[in-house]
Amino acid sequence: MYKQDDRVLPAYAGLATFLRSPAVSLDEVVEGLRVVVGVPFDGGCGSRPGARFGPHAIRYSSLHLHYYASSSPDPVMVDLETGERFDPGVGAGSAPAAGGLADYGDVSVYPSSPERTAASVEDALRRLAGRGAVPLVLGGDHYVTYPTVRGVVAGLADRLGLRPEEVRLGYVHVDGHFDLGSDNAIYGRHFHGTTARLVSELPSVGLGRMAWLGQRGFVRREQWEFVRRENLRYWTAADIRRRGPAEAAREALEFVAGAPAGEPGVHGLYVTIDIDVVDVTEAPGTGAIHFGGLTASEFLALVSGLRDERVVALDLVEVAPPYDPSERTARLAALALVRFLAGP
Ligand SMILES: [Mn+2]
Repeated sequence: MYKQDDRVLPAYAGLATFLRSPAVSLDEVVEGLRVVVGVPFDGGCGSRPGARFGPHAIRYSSLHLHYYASSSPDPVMVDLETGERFDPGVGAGSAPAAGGLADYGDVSVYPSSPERTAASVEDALRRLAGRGAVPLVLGGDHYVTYPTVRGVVAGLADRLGLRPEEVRLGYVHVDGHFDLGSDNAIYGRHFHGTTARLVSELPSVGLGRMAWLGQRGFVRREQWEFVRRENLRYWTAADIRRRGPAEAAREALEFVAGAPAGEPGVHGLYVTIDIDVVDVTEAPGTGAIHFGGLTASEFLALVSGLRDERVVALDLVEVAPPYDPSERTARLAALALVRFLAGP
């Protein structure tokens, strides 16, 4: 039975933190806490903007999942096929603790200044990672990944007593595209098409600790030749289907965690997810119109496969709600995060 002080709200009521997790300030962030952080910025978008509305839409969509759990006497949800469980912490009302979930709100963004926004994102992520949190970042366009990775590296360095360039971070890029542009005639070196290239230039990451999952269709020849020349590791959408999503995810994680000969292992893993890895017919709320992608269920299985205790931060970007009045894209993003947080 419900306790008298439990409040069960319909999905459309109340404050929209992710899964109604407690809103926290930096001071309340403890080691091991999974902290949702929004970056509502799409000034790095090279196609159709709208991802600035992503964090709000994903949080709002998560309330439907929370309602489903909180309106039952036993809030634990169990996956029919896998037996995987998810406890949304309904009615816990306790202080934020390791392994728990909290919502930090959104970082400061400056729509007319990518530079100021990047500095703000990097600073916020440095503080969160520096306190030992596991940030779950809601974009924003895919450019926000670059300052996020920089901030996470700096935060890890603070914790470990290292210089940022001494931190070793494995990086998995889940995306319909490689995002390996080196320069762009219109946007230059800093926009959502260059994210992975910029990350690769960080001494903490480098091309040898990166892997790509979900690419397909036409790719610019310059990027294709770069991928071939550098012998980069990637699993196309078709590869993921052939191998199975869980297996492909496992292979990618092990590749980026594996140390090149003579080098020590990584301090952590970073996962970035561009929602356009999903076929646009199943996830239409995004800037890119890109066919041949994963189905929603393949995508959720892939995200389950990316769950790993070595993951120190994850982001989910490019959800652009204005292109999807059905709200399925934001729901899929919220479900993906639930999959990532679920357990056996
Ligand atoms: Mn991308």
